[in-house]
Amino acid sequence: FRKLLLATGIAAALLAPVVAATSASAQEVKTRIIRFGYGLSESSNQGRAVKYFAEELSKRSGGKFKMKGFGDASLGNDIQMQNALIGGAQEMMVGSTATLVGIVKDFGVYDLPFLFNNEKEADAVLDGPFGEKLLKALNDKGLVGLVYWENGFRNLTNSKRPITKLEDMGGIKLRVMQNPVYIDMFNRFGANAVPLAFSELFTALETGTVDGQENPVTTIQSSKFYEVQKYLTISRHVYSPWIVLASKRWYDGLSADEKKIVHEAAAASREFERKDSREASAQSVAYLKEKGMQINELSPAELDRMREMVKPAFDKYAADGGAEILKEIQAAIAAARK
Ligand code: TK8
Repeated sequence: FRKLLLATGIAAALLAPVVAATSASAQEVKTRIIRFGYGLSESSNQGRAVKYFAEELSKRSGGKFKMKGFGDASLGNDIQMQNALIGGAQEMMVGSTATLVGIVKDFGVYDLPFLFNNEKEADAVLDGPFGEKLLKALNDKGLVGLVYWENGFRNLTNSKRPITKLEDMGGIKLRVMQNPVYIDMFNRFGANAVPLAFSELFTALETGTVDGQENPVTTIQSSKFYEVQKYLTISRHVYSPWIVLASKRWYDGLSADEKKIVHEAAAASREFERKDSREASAQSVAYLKEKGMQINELSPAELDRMREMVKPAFDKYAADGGAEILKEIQAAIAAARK
């Protein structure tokens, strides 16, 4: 009987290449259940892009890749999900690059204030060799960085007072992401930076545990922060990327064909997400105004003062081991500006 099994096995093995040659994709793509976690709501720009990504994966795999999105941090906050991916308990996620600093410290470089002037520069750096290099750095840590999505330029909200000049930030308890660059930046601005997971933010604002926070206008809209925040200051102090991650354990078990589907669908999702987020962002300010937020811009002179004030943050970042990566990103940005 064993011999027979062996013989059938050999026969199958001999046949396999022939079958594979005639219908490679059908042979190399298995049914896969993919749990994809994210922090924002289903109706957010993040939620829409997750849905699009799921559809692309399904289309490109002939319906075999069944990706289910879990929004509102229902699988955990960014850091918890990263660990679930590393352990192999979850397949994919999207989150902020800022929360990856515990795994690859160099990701903190994106968080330095006023680095990018516009989205075009950000796209060029993120999608170019610099961004690619940081994605690759995740491979040793149990993660696969697929693509960057846009979270966007971050703006300040608070419940205390309009912020029209630097001094207005004084003493404001401001929630920041769990990242040393943010903590340093806002303490320099005179605020009292409180690191907190995004999933705890709405309640913290509602109960007054913190007075304010900073996020792109799309998030201020989709997370309904206008219900608990009166003042919005368009400061654009940091361009914040999101990053789509896969579990390396899971990814390593995929066939070459399956990996190709994952990468192609991810690339398509990036194009969709950026376009969609930019369109949504253009509508958000009017929406937030209608919801009763008092909105102001910062004058160019005030922005210059802020830039001046946080300059030492760059020196501190360099001194803390970031000198090399900082030089590299500045060179990449300079190249993008040409
Ligand atoms: C969502 C977060 C969010 C980020 C933050 O999980 O934490 O403020 O901007 O988008 O990644």
